[in-house]
Amino acid sequence: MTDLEKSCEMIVNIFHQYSVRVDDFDTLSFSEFNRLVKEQFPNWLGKIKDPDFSRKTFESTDKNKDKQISFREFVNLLVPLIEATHETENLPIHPSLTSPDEAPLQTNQNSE
Ligand SMILES: [Ca+2]
Repeated sequence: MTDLEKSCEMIVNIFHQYSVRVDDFDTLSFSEFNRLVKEQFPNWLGKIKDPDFSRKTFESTDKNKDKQISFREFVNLLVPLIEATHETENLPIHPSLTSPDEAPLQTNQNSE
């Protein structure tokens, strides 16, 4: 598996780690969502002062207002977070791609 494939699978696995706990195994209730946010985003959450952040984010993410976050709704929440990560990293081109002779691409032969 490539890193990107693994990353996609990991997102699904982390969602399921929390979604299976209460009621519908494939959606996040508020308590499941709140736990996911606190356990999975501790560094980003540390910068947010609003004590009602989880509740507000849950409500804005729950687009169909069924009090559950589906996987699709969860992915829609991740998109701006990934974009913000991209802005923060702010590397137009990865350094290894600018000088391929000095930094050959890894072949990833160790996995599978
Ligand atoms: Ca929903």
